[in-house]
Amino acid sequence: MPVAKPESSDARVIAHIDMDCFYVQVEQRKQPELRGLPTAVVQYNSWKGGGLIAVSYEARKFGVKRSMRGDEAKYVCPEIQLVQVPVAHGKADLKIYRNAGSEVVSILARKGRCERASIDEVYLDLTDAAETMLAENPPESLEDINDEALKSHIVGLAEDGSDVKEKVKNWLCRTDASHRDKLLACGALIVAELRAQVFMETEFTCSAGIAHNKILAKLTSGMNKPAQQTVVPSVSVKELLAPLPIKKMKQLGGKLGDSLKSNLGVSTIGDLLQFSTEKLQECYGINTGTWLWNIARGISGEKVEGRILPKSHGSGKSFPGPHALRTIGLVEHWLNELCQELSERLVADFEQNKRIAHTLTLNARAYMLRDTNSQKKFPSKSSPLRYGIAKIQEDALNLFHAGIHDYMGSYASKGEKNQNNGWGITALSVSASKIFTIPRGTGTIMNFFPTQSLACCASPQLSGDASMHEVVQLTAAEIESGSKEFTTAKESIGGIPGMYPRDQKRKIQEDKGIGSIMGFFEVPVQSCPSLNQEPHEETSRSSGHGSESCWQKNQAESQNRLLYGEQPQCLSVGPTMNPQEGKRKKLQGTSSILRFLKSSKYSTHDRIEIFQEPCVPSSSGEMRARGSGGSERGEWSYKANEIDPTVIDELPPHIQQEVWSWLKQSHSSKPSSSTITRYFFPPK
Ligand code: TTP
Repeated sequence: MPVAKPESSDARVIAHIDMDCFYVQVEQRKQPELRGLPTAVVQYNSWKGGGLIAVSYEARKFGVKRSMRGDEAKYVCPEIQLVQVPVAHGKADLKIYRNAGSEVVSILARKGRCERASIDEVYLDLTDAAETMLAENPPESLEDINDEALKSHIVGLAEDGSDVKEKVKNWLCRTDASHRDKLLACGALIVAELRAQVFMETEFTCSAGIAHNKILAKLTSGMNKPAQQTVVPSVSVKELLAPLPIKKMKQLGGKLGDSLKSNLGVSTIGDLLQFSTEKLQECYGINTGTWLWNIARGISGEKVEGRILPKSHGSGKSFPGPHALRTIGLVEHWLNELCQELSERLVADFEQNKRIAHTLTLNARAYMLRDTNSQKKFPSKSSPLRYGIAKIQEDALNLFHAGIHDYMGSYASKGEKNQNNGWGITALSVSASKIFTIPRGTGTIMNFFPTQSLACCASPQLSGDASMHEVVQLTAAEIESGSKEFTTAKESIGGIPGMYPRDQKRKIQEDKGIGSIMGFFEVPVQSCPSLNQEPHEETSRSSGHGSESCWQKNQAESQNRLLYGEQPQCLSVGPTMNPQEGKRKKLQGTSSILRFLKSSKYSTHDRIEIFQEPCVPSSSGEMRARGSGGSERGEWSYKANEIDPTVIDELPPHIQQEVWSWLKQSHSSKPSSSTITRYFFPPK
């Protein structure tokens, strides 16, 4: 539900920039011979000439529309040039368009706070630039007004007659205008310049809306296309909004719009004006009611977020009709493709922007063969994101198993890889979200555990409760046994980003014994606030006094290895620093995580909090802790023979040795007293 944001009394200048027939322009830049010709970009699927996803303005004149397929477009415009979208991983590859969008953003961001709203849309807050211009070079003082600015459309200014440019010039240069209008005039000049700059540097044209808020700017950027701009003075807002069908207003396209229509008989924004704020609040609650009252008057305080990089990365594909996926084998195949693309984008984001994503989410559209009318939706499933293609693929598949288990309910069957399981999947997507930039100068392994670092910041005094931040991994086994509490996308939202609510009931899943080095590190690493700053004793010594210590280099290398799925030779983790001592604590042979864990004032304690239930060896050589009486944690266990050797290879050599020796011991069903085992299994 929309929430009203108070609009500040100071006028703002906001622009919404929207590229014209964007994919077509990108393709035309690649193949300049297509310029000026009716052109369309079609989906890779060649059925009936492929679905059109972008249509040039030349082709639109012939009646070609985006809803058409290539064959139909050829019918209405025989000379149309159809360009197929690039393909990778068996699906459309949008990299070229994304990169082209980034080129544009980098130019627009020179003039003000910039929010990338989609692949080809940007909001700009130009208030400061407009204020500066008004103070230093007001439009009326300019000898020449940029021709692009003179071609602006001013809502409310009649465009009849032959002297439209003169009228626009007069409007832009009025000395008796209100401060708000003067700022908008400056905004119009700045945007005209920016658009010209974009064209010069990228060869792309774009259109823009310039207003006092985001909603009005967005509404008008598409009013005059291509390559034009529209300005919304305050006095014309009512005239602009009154005839607008409510469905055209952002946030009113769905259920809220339907409800306004059916409950209050509202069809246009103008119809909304007759309702008092009290009435709207009574019907829709204080927040939404206030928002509706404001929006009817063009009032919105929504800020332009300073964000030029995407909030998430996603890779998806639909499988309509007969292409629906009916077996786990096929789902796995496509998930692998999608995850590969996702992983490539994550790696690129890391390399270019030093950003790391924390949450992996799987979405799907499904139907049940035995109940094709079912309205049930495939649930969205999320888990912490582990870097490395194979890990993402594995986790995504597990999320799928979790989802299909919930979706099918009692009909869920174990199913062979190539067996039809009573369901069909018509769309699959994986996405990575909760993306954070690695803080500068902290090139440490901590960056791989932002969940934990956040937890650390949030709770300097880690109690046993902190142990609740463990990585939850989903496994097929769990899903089938139904023993797991799965985290859905919705559940993982809220609280500190990337961190699960503390009071959430958790069970540790170590599906392959130790599971992952990530899970291995998590609590102890987070519990050492000084880790970010303190170089490792050994490595720092050898690094001399250079600005970037060997420690930092090692950590950067470790990050890369993890990121690219390589196996580190040795992951060194720095010692904790006791603030009372005020000097670095010396650890001998500190390259072992184990020593670090032992030295951490929280580490053992925290882990023991997790594993405080007594351990009992089981008959199968499996170490098992039983939830005692009223414990909510239930039972956790892992079997020695289920430990994935590749996971052990990820551990530092010291620990590998210990794990292997523990494994040997556990095969003889004897609890080990080694440090690593103690770490996992506290003494009775
Ligand atoms: P839009 O901005 O909606 O359209 P456009 O840029 O092609 O044309 P206009 O000048 O009218 O704004 O979409 C931007 C790009 O996103 C578009 O070029 C192709 C892609 N796209 C799809 O792939 N599928 C879709 O359904 C839509 C709407 C867009």
